[in-house]
Parts: sequence; structure tokens; C-alpha cells
Amino acid sequence: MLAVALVAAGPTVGDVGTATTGAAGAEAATPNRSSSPSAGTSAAIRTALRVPGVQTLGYRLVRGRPHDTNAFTQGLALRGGVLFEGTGLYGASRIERRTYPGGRVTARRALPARDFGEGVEVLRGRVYQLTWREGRVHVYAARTLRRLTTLRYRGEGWGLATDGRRLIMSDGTAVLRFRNPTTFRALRSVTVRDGRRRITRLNELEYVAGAVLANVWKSDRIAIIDPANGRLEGWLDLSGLNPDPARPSGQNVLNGIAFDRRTGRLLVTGKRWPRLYEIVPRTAGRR
Ligand SMILES: [Ca+2]
Repeated sequence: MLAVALVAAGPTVGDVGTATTGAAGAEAATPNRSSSPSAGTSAAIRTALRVPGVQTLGYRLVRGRPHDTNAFTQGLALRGGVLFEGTGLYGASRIERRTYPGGRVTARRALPARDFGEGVEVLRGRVYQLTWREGRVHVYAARTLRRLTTLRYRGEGWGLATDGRRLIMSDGTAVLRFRNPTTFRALRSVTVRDGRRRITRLNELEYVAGAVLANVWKSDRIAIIDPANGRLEGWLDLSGLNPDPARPSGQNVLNGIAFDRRTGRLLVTGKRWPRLYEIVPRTAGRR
């Protein structure tokens, strides 16, 4: 069924059959130890950072897994076989902890009805969840999702990632802010640009191989950004992955990136998408 849906969806057809069986079979024999699968995403991202000009990366689709079509996905993070997903909308926002793969829910917490949940990230045993216009970031224990504290910030909250030391936050503009994880105070910021053009609507984030990846809201593209200076280094073009290209509501857009360090794959999904996809970016040419 997955293959059929993807054939209808677009230009990834040739990738589906070979990648699904080939990659999965190869990795089953060498779980977690082979350097080749784990090099996939990181190698492609590093190439985009290294090669002059803005690279456009395609992707290899490995597989799709079920995703809750009620989930208005706003944040996605994976740590050690645990997937954290935060969802939005007033009165329906929540944070959830599930096994991955497998999908068994091990903890779930609803946000107050006044909060519209946004980006989610995990750092040092804590889970952070932004809110859209409420200026609150909820902090939970990663193992239980028990709320530890709530910190404040100014402006809107969209996406959240970490470089292992600081939290990196988007707010719907072209600006990324680096924040102290204890106080949530802004330490520095960069403006994301392609040459002189600002790249706005930066949404869900992920930090991979020294780059910040950012969904651009209402597009099928993920920006590859050098966090040192905000320079756009590439695009990951996910055209054809969205199972609902008509998007009648205009809301059910790509919004969710997590990096699986064990397999070297990216997990991507969107708001109310029926599938979460495992993909590996690959160099497809230069713009
Ligand atoms: Ca993420």
C-alpha cells in the first residue's frame, strides 16, 4: 500500500522499491554498528556545508510508518529509541513519548487549554516544549514527562533544536536564537540568509552534523543552515513525500524532523499526516 501511494505521489517512484528492501535488509544484518547507514544523512549534510554554493539535496525513501492523523505535529525529537512528539492547537496540545520503532506510548501529557504547543527538544534528560504566542516553555523530565518548571521568553515560539549545549529556537521569522537551557535566556542570534535574501518562516528544527535543518512553513523544503553565521548552505527538497498534495485545509504541511543517530536516517512527518517517513538525504545536484 505504501508503494502504491508513493507511486501516485510523485517523483520518488524509482527509489521506493529498491530502497525499502535493500536498505532494510542490509541493516538487519549489522544493527547499529555499520558505518555506512549511519553516515547517510550526516555525509549528505556535510557535503552541503562544504561545497560552495547552495546545494539541493534529494532523498532516498527507506520506509513509512503509521502516524496519528489527529496529531497537529509541531515538534519531533528522537533519543535512544524514544520519540517525543509535541502537537498544537488550543485545547488539544500535548506532549507524547513513544518507543521508536514500535509506537508504544509510554507517557503523555496535555497542555493547559490556553497553550498552543510548538517545538520540542530533548537536552540533558529534560524535554522542552515551546508555546506559540504564550511566551512559555514547559520543561519536563524526559523519562516521565512530569513537568519540572515553566520558563518565559518574549515573542513567538515555533521550532526548537539543540547543538548539545544550547537550545536553538525559531519564531517564524528568519532569526534563530541560541538560548541557555537553564534560564532560557537568549545568548546570541543569527539571521538566515541566502546571499542577501532572508529565509523566513523557519519552523520545526533539527541539528545534524553541524547544521541546523529547518522546515520552511507551508513548503516541502527544509533549509540547511550554518548556525555560525546563518548562511543558507542547501535545501532538502521533499517534494512528492506529502501524501496529500491537494492539502485542502492549507494546514496539513510538512512539520517534523528528527534524526535517528542509530540508523543515520531522518524521520519526517507533517501535521495530520498518516505517515512518518524514514529518509536519507542525498546529493542531487547544484542549484
Ligand atoms: Ca526536531
